[in-house]
Amino acid sequence: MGFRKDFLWGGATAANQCEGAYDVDGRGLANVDVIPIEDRAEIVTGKRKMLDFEEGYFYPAKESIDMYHHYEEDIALFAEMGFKTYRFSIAWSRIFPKGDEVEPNERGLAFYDNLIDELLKYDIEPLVTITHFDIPMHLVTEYGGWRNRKVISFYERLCKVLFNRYKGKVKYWLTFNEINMLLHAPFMGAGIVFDEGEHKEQSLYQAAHHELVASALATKIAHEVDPNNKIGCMMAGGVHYPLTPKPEDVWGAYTSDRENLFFIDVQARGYYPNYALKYFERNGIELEISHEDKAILKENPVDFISFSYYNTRIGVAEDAEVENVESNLFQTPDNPYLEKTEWGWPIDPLGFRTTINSIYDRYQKPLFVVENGLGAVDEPDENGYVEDDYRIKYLAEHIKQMRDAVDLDGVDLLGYTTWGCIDLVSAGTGEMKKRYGFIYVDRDNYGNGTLKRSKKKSFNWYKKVIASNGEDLSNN
Ligand code: P53
Repeated sequence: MGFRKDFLWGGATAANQCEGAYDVDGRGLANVDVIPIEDRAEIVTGKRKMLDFEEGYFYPAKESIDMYHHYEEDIALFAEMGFKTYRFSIAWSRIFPKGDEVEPNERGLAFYDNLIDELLKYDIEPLVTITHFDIPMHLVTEYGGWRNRKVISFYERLCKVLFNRYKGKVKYWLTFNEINMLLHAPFMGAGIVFDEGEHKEQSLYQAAHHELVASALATKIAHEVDPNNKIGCMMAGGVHYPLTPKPEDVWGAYTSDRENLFFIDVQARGYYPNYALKYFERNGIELEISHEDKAILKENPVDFISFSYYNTRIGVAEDAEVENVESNLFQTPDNPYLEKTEWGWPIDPLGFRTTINSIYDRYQKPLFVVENGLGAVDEPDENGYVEDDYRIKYLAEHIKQMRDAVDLDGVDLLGYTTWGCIDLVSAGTGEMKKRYGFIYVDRDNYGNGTLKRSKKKSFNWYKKVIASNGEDLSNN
């Protein structure tokens, strides 16, 4: 009983939120570099154009926590906690600085060679996100981001390089981080800045189509290069509850879930679901989808499904007049039954079990939870020690529900990586102050600090959780 013997416990990060070294060893500029802490929501959503660094703004990704120069120390700490896996992402513009080159940048690859070898040294299984919200800036300014079909072939080139280079070393790959976020944060998710009068939904779904085809092509190539490769899709998860039992609210919750599941439906089943085709028809969305695209989608579904889980959301009737609260870029009515984090995100451990089950019911493929965690303000003592009982409580409650999903419901779960296992820059707000880690990093919102790493209380707690394969969740 309990989690499988080879359950992959670990932690997750993303290149732009931790690496820093944005212009080192030939790295090109990426969309994520030019998203400042100020006016962030306007910029990630593509409402406001910022295509280069501007005076008077702070850009946290430039240095982040400088993992580029600290990875050995950081991985040693992950190993000390007993990590079985570490999820990280490749910065596309390290490998192809502009995105459309033919030859990759060897110095950029060398960084990942070293990082991967360092993980293997400790028997830590790499779990690689090929793109985590990043795209080279040149592909944004010259090609219009993922709107443009040509970007598929540039992505394909990146995949070929990675799959060949890391054959036999990396087995688990995710094609696009939180692919459904493209609809909510188009600049971050797809390098899209809207033009005046543009049919936004048309562009978004065309970009989505390009990412979906690129993801299927990646799956195809990965399997050709090495049949042992396992490719996963990745969605921002969290089911919608109906605001009330009123049938219109239930329907609202149902259709809101579909907005997210649409992407996974295509990636897991290999074709566009009818509800999406009908939606496009009704809303004047005409997508360019070739016969060849359809064949590629059909023949290359993903091997497993991964997702992030932070909270559930609320769905309402289409014409409902409710007050929305902003929660991680989604607008949703408040759920009065749930406590909230300091950033207003609802805390819902049982919703985690519901979410895991609903995804498993729908696809019947192995699942991988690749993000979960609590963003909170930490108050370190003079040694950098943080007594983060709130984080331990959050994680213990979620792991308990995940265990029930496995034990009581029989879900096939491959592993669990907590978000931001080491403190890093928040994607949503650009802050350092919003911390998720077991490891504290001395750095503030505006880049002051020594970057010194230190263990929080949760460090030893998670170590014990892993050592007991999730059986011992006690905090003592
Ligand atoms: P932060 C919201 C906004 C942006 C990215 O979020 C998000 C979400 C939550 O759905 O998704 C993931 O840093 C993302 C990570 C991110 C994490 O959530 O805003 O994959 O990059 O850091 C947590 O607290």
